[in-house]
Parts: sequence; C-alpha cells; structure tokens
Amino acid sequence: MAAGSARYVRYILFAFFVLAVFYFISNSGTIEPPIKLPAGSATDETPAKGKSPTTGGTTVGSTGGSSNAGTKDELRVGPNLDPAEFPMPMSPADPGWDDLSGVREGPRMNATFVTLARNGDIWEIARSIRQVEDRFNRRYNYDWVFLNDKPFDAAFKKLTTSLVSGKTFYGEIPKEHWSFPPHIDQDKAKKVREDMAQRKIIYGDSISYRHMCRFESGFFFHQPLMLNYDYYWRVEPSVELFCDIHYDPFRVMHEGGKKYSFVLSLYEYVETIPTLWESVKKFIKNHPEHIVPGNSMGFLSDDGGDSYNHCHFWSNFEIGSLRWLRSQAYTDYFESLDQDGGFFYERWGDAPVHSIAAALMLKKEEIHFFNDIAYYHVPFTHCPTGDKIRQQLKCHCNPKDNFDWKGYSCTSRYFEINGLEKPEGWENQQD
Ligand SMILES: Nc1nc2c(ncn2[C@@H]2O[C@H](COP(=O)(O)OP(=O)(O)OP(=O)(O)O)[C@@H](O)[C@H]2O)c(=O)[nH]1
Ligand SMILES: [Mg+2]
Repeated sequence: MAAGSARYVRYILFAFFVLAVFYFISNSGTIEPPIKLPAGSATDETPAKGKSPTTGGTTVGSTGGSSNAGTKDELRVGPNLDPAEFPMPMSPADPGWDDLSGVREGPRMNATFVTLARNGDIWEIARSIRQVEDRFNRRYNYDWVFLNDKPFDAAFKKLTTSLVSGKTFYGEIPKEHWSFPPHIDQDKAKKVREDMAQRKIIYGDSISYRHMCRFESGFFFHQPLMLNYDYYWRVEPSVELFCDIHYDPFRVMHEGGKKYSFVLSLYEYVETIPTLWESVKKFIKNHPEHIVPGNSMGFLSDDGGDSYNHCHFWSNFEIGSLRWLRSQAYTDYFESLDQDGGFFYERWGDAPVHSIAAALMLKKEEIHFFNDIAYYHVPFTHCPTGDKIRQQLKCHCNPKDNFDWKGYSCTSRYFEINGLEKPEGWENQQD
C-alpha cells in the first residue's frame, strides 16, 4: 500500500508540473529567440535634450533631432579636443572606418551648413537635408543656417528643425543685400533683361535670380548668423549625396589648410558673363597685392590670363572658409566687380565669381577636390571613379552618370594644373 500511495503522489506531482508548464507557455505568448541589439541602437537612446530656442537678432533656433548613442555631454565631442587623440578614418584600413553608428567622438570645427531658400522650397530642401544627415551629419550634428529674403514661415522652420541633428537658425536678409545698389541704372538693367529673355538665356529675364547671385557672391558670409562660424557647407534644394562620408570634411578643410572646395566643375554660359574677365583684369591691375603666387590661373586661362576659358567650380556645392570670404582681398574683389555692374547689366553667376577669386587669391593647395563626396544637382553628377571606392563608400550613384571626365567638365584641367593622378578607369568615362 505504501508503494501504491507513493505512486499516486508521483502522478499528482507530475500532473501538477505539466499543468504549470502549460500555464507558463500559454501566458508568455510566442516564444522568440532573444534579440541581440547592436551597440547604439534605440534601446540605448538617451532622450533628446530639451529644445532650447536661441534668441536675439534674426535668430530663431532650436536643438534639432536626437543622436542615438548618448548625449554630447557623455561623449567627448566639442571644439577644444585635441585632434591627435581622435584621428579620422580616411580610408578603409584606418581604425573606426566601419563605425558609422552613433555620434562620432572628437573635435568639432566652428562650422555650419548654410542654405538660401524660399518657403516654397520646403520639400526640396527637406530632401537635401535628409541625405546630408543620413550620409554625414547625423554623426556630427553640425548647425544649419537658413537664409531668406522674406521671413521663414512656421512650417518651414518646424520641418527643417525636425530633420537637422544640429541646431537650426533662420535669418532674414536685409534689403541692402537683396536689391539694386544705387549706382545701377534701372533702365539699362531692364533692357538687358528684355534682350536676354528674347535670346532665351536661362534666368536671363529674372530680377530675383540676379539678387540671389549677387547675395551669394558678396553677402551671405556677412549675415549676423554666419559671423559665428569659420567654415560653411552650402546646400541647395533637391541635391543628392550618394556615398557615406566617413570623415569630417570640415576637419579636412581646417587641418589641411584648405579654404575652398568643390565636387563639380564646368564651363560657364558665355552669354551670361561677356565682360566679367575684363572686370577681373581691372581688379588684378588695381590690386596686384591680392593675387597670390602659386595660384590656379592655369585653371581659368589658357593664355596666362589674357582671356578666360570659362572654367569654374560649381558653387551649389561648396565647403569653404568664411574668414577668407570676409578677408580684405575678397572684399576688395567683390566691391570692384559690384561697381562694374555685371550682376545686373549681364547675369554674372556666383559660381564664376567665387571660382575666379579662389583661383587667383588662394594658393593651389588651398583648393580641395572632395572626390569622396558623391553629389548631384540637376543636371550633373559627381560619382567617384572606380568600383572599389564606390563599394567602400556604399555609393548608390550610377558610374555612367559621372561628369568628371566628360568634355564639358573642367575637372581634368584641375587635375592637370595640380599634377594630380587621375583615378584608374577615367578614360572610359569620357563620354
Ligand atoms: N530666398 C530666396 N532664395 C532663392 C531665390 N532664388 C533662388 N534662391 C535660392 O538660391 C539658391 C540657388 O537658386 P537655384 O534656383 O537653385 O539656382 P540654380 O542652382 O542656378 O538653378 P537650378 O538649376 O534651378 O537649381 C537655391 O538655394 C535657391 O533656393 C529667391 O528669390 N529667394
Ligand atoms: Mg540650384
């Protein structure tokens, strides 16, 4: 009997165990394998810091989107860190190349993105910002300054602030930087516009386009919001970035002593600048002290400066030095050109104006070609030459679209005057 009752007890215990297991399974839902979360994933997230509007002047700023690897206070990020302690990964062999998650530790330059835009450009600039953030700035959180000849509306500010990982600032351009200067003969300027309209010259009949070109040539870097910075990266609506940017281009500029940079270069429409070179030659004669030895005259001219070949760096993308643009040399240059009136009596673009200044008033080594920054602004693309580099940078551009070595590009000329070796395979991309 003792053995029989012990068996009953065992049955009861077993039944109890089965019931307990059944109860546990039915209450824990689907059983899934544990998920291993990578470092810096959403669960690590520290809440974004409170948005703190900046006041004063035309500034309306706030702290933008969040980082996903802790706050900047926890990370060593800032202006006063020793660059030697934080080497940048410039090629795949360098430590940290593969680390594209989270906010990158290290020094930050005194730099900002800058965009001139209208309220109506909101969705086009949103596209550009998203790509700049995804490919670079989400790990660096640089500020972004927006400038407009009219006040920005709430919708523009709200969307752009939500997209930018750094602080955003909004400035209204003063009238004197976006209007006809007093020395311009309005009738003469009007006749030019009518004539250019008839000749179907692109933007030839536009007043606002001329104000824009003059503003970008001579005033964006003098805006109060821009005075806070030493370097700028210009971003226009509807541009694209096709490759990951593994290093900080602002640091490349600063540590490499670079003052101007480009990704695309081409020939300017002759009809828009018939007397620009005469005006430049007048400036050279009046201010020989501003023309530096070791400049890039060979990029601009095939006859030692007598005539202009119309080559210029495409200024819708630029990373450059604001100190240089605010220098006496550049100030004298812009004032001289502005007095000659070609922004209104012709249709001088800011691209040739900046490019000529950089080529004459900077040493060759101070101008940089950012091959790694793959870029599109209608209708041209810079897509790095070579399968290997495109894979390393995770590019999504079509190499067939690369403009660098085509006949209408001036990048070959830039390589030649600087004694640079063109990348393997360039010959196959000439047309
Ligand atoms: N606030 C303001 N911004 C302008 C105005 N016109 C142009 N812009 C901006 O100035 C920059 C250059 O203008 P775009 O119209 O892109 O000129 P573009 O690049 O020569 O020509 P597209 O091929 O049309 O892009 C862009 O960032 C524009 O958003 C204007 O009247 N007001
Ligand atoms: Mg544009």
